[in-house]
Amino acid sequence: MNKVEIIEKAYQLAKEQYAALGVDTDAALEKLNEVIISLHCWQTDDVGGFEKPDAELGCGGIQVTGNYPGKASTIQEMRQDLDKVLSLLPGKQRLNLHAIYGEFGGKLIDRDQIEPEHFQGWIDWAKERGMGLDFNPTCFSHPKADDGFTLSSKNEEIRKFWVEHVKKCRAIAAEMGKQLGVPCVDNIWIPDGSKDVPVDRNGHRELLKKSLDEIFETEYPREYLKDSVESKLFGIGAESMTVGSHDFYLGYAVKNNKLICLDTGHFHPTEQVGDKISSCLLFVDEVLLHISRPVRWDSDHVTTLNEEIQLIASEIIRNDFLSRLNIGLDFFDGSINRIGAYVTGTRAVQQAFLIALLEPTGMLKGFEERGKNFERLAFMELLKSKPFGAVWDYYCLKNNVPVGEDYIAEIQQYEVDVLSHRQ
Ligand code: RNT
Ligand code: ZN
Repeated sequence: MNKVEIIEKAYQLAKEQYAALGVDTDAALEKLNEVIISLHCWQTDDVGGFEKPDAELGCGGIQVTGNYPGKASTIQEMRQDLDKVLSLLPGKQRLNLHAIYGEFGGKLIDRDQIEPEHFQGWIDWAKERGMGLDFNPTCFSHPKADDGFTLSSKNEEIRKFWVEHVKKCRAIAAEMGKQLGVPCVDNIWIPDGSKDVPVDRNGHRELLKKSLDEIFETEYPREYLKDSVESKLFGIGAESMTVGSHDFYLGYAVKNNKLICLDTGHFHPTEQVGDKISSCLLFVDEVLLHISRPVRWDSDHVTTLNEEIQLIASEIIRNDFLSRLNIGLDFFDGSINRIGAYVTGTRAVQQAFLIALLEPTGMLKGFEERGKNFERLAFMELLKSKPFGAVWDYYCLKNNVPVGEDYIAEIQQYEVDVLSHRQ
């Protein structure tokens, strides 16, 4: 048998095993096409951006480690990398941009001056590929963020500057959604917080609320723009208090009909983001996910197929929540091949959704409702050894992307041909 025949044969056998449990694998693969993941552009260059050469992250509660060669340092290189990534992923993706990734033509355009024109190149790029775009204000890596406060700053000049930046970002995001015919999610995350125990927590939170109210004064059609707010537990340099905590933003989102962004690295390590989805969706219309892999803390490791991701995917699929979830990634590892990081991480998330789609949920729920919890447990364990990998391989084959380990060789080749020639 040749390679293709083996994949097809393995799929047929897997299909029969799942059918015995009442699961239709063809239908699962059909549904998997609806899982659209937004690729975070910042994995290509360690959140550098193109504002000025050698931009540094600065303090602001996020950190990239590693200096693996081959990082993209121009928009052309970044687009080349993203095209490579897209060619290795089955299904459809979106692209998630940060405000520092505009085409500023070598000029210093400060954050409060950015306009849709600086992102027209990206809009055209996305249109050519039939992709949607998402967007983020960049409220870090800037002298006006150096004292640790942006939208919640007590310095009125600084606060106004960041309000203006975020307003500009919403206008850009709305333009992206308008031109592409699919809403753009604009997600606000700020690093504001305090290293040591503060006295006035409330003062900063009142200011953040005031800034957000000012930012959201302008209304845009929901077909163009969806506004989202992202909470965090703590950051490096902001260990004692984060202004935009989960309580703060969940309250704000519920009251103001915004999306809440749940980043898997932004909670206490024993909390599960998968558990939060059904609660949030009772009170907000939609959720944005920033899927990452925290290791001991918000370390933004490349996502792998772990229980956390699995629970997230299962909760979404079991409850038919896909249309209310915006699935984004948010990891950045500069210590390994960056294209490899993307593809491995994105495929892991896609696989988690596939496993969720291959679950005989009705049967498990039936056990649960009849108090048959041994049977529920036993079947959930059994499902772990069912041949989902054969179904996944078949999906890759049908999508004309490398199957199994073949994508690794492609990335190694790209490293030789392209990445190793970069400065
Ligand atoms: C930081 C947040 C935020 C950033 C990106 C780059 O802790 O997770 O989403 O990672 O905006
Ligand atoms: Zn995030």
